[in-house]
Amino acid sequence: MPFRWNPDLTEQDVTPEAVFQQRRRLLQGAIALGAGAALGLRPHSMLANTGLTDVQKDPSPPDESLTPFDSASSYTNFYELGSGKSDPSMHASKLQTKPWHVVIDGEVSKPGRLALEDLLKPHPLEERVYRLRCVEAWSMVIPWIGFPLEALLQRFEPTSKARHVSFETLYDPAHLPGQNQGMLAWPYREGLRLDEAMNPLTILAVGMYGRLLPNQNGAPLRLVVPWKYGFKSIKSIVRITLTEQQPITSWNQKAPEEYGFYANVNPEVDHPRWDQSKERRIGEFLRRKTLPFNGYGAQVASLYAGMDLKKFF
Ligand SMILES: Nc1nc2c(c(=O)[nH]1)N[C@H]1C(S)=C(S)[C@@H](COP(=O)(O)O)O[C@H]1N2
Ligand SMILES: [Mo]
Repeated sequence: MPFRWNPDLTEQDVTPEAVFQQRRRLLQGAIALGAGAALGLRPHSMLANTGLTDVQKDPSPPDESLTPFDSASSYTNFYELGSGKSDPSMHASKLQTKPWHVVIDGEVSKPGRLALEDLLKPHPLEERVYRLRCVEAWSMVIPWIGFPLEALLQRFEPTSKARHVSFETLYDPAHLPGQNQGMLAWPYREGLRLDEAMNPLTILAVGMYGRLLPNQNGAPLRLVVPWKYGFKSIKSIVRITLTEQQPITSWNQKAPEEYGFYANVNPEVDHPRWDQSKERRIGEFLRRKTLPFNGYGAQVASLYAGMDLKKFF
């Protein structure tokens, strides 16, 4: 019985953060002692009351502390809800997430428009603890809950012409204040090459820290591509289009010399206005070195074999 999405639950119904962290520590302690059974804890018991039960825990999380939930949910970039870091959490309730539909179209044999529940139903949820590295040189470590994008794309049967995937965020200027300003060309768009989209690290997330995604983090469905700068991880997705040509992406369209299509985390390619070789992990004082592909090179560097990554930045 893999599926456990409960569309009636909201972020307010979920385990408080302190309880979640406490259970997490308990569980980690229990695993270290090999005593999980003795304590009567099963991994999914941590997620009771979240609507996200039976989530498979990340089998090999990085050996790093998680960014506190309060930071990850209050220091966010979501220009539809304002351009300051605390604007999105302040204006989070303006994002209307119910009902929510997602269109899958373009180069697929079985295009469709599905209610979120139906889109998610077949997909078992997993936790993935990933680093997120913003182009602005700060970073976080976040336990996402989601499933591989590949599984979803396969269901709609990409045609032999499909080479790229384009994503669009909700366009709702009546509710989203940023969309009445010309900061970016709306709706927010992002794109990947098909092989990047199919890579097992690439997920669609519906939750984080054992709970549903807060609106300001991209509820109810967002992309997470951990080896690319944060702006590739598009929030609040309503459309996924498979294309032959490389799609338009919002930041590339706004300032192509600053934001490339690939946007792979690369300490050797500086942003024109600042150095990209270091980053500040939110909650830490000293800056740390930025790793090529944000530390995921073993899994993804082969996607770019033979490419000049200074040209295709
Ligand atoms: N629709 C939309 N998606 C977006 C953004 C945005 O402004 N609008 N900002 C991006 C940027 S720049 C970053 S760093 C990440 C941040 O994700 P987080 O706020 O959940 O940490 O979201 C990305 N996704
Ligand atoms: Mo970012």
